[in-house]
Amino acid sequence: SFHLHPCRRRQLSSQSSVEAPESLTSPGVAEARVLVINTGGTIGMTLDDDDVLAPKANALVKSLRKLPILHDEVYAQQTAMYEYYGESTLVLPKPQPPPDSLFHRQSKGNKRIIYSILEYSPLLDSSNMTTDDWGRVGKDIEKNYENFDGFVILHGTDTMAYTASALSFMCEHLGKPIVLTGSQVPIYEMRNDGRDNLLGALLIAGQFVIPEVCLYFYNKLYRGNRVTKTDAGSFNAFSSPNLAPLATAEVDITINWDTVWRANTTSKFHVWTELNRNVGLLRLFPGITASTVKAFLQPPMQGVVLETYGSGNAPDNRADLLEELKKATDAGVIIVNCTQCLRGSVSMSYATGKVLMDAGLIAGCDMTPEAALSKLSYVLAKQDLDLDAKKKMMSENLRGEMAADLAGTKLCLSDSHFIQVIAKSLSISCKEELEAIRDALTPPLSCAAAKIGDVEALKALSEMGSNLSLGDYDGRTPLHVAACEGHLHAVEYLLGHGGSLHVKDRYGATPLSNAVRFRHRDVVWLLRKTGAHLSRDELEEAGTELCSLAACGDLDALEIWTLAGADLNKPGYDGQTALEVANAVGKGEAVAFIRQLMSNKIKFQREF
Ligand code: ASN
Repeated sequence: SFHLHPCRRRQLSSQSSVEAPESLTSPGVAEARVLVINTGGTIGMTLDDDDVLAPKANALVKSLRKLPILHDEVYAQQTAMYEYYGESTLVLPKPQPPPDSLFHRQSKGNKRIIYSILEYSPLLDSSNMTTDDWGRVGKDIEKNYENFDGFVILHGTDTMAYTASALSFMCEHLGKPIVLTGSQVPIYEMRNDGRDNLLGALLIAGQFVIPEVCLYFYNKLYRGNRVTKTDAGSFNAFSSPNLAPLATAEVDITINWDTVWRANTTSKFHVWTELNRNVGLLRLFPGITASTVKAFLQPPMQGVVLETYGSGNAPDNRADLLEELKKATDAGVIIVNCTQCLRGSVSMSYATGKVLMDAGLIAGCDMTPEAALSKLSYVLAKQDLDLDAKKKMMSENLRGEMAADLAGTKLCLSDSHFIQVIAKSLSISCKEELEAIRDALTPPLSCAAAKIGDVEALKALSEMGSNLSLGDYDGRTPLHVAACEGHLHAVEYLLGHGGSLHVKDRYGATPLSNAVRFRHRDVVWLLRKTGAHLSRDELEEAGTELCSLAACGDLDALEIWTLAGADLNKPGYDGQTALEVANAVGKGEAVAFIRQLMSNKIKFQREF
């Protein structure tokens, strides 16, 4: 779909009087198609007879045609665009980025964006939008999905965060960008933010395969289910408090590809339009009465977002209130705990938070109330699921709407949950999940690298942000493993990058005891130089060990033990020293060696 349609080429070549447009003279020129669904909002409003702003029908296309930054009439005529795509289609001018900018590299620089506008009637101030309107938008995207590369939805800002959140859940297995935008000042006014917002949204939807429902406003692209309107009087109207923008449109358009959510699916795109409207938002406040809460939770209510204090807290001395909440959850109402704070997540670190979990609430993690509410609408409409399955869905990360620690569960290798989470995360991955997987996989990967002394691999892991001091299921750190294998360079690297000398594995062994056991003299030397030492128990038991080494004349091991700090004067279990044992069994070589070591030992002690 990126290249000029053959019919349009043919049509053009028969119009000999028209000068050939650049798209036909240079074969590299491509086109991308974007469908713009205009639902209303300030962007297309004018003052009406009562002198208040209201949407103006059939005005946007005409007006955009006159704006050279949003339409190239010459190109449209030369490529017979209207004949092919209809009168409501416009085309952006050819982008001319600086040759070596990021934008140029990412967009290949010369993609023409052809956009067709589908205008709804009536156009709505977004305060008038309902779940049916969300369904209509979803169905129109589904109907046109294969004919367009991306979708822009023009929408009022007041409820845009709700629509964006809802669409993110309704669009199952999404593979193309859907970008909501609008403005604070109508596009028809001299000073307005509508032109920039529309232009940015079109460029992103047409040039980048960001398979998410996003919201573009004031030079930033956000994940749709993470935003909230935080300013009624600024062009910078939206915030995404718990997730960094997916892209910024400054000198370059920079996409944070690591943050982009992917459905990673083998299923076809589908829009789920059924939504349960028996949901609500209830904000706690000091002194709220139990009867208010009770009234709110009465049938037909099925799902509630309870906006709590701080990190998910409610009074724990209000048995009346907690009882009403408990009665409702027992009766099958799903209540999700979200914070009133703009930023942060609910946790159970306070008694005042735990009481809510005891009352049967589900932790909403760091979801915005808008996301939690529309997720409830979506999940409750899945009639083939039982209540437990719905609750499970509510606590899972479905579209990147919540942080990846899966409502408080931390990934770790010793957790049976781990495999499940990995499996899920491999099919749905975003930055937070990738980080969690990285952290969980770091110990086995870094231990494997340490095993073969692969310093390059250790470096790569460290540069990924991995913590090289983490141990595996046996508490064995990469430094333990490298010390066992005698990989001096790996030991040196690990000591400089988070490796700890003093960590004991499940067998009580430190890297130094491992290096001694496997007789790696140079590693023992380096560890000792860095400050490693044997434990009191190890030093205590060393006497017996030294005696048996002396008895069999193991000079190498005697030297390594001494280097590791063992005291040759320490007697064994029967009160004899190593020297006495060597003498007694007639190991003359060992006797001489031990004498030598005993004088050298003074030197070791000075060195360390
Ligand atoms: N009331 C308008 C709306 O939401 C506000 C806007 O678009 N800036 O439709």
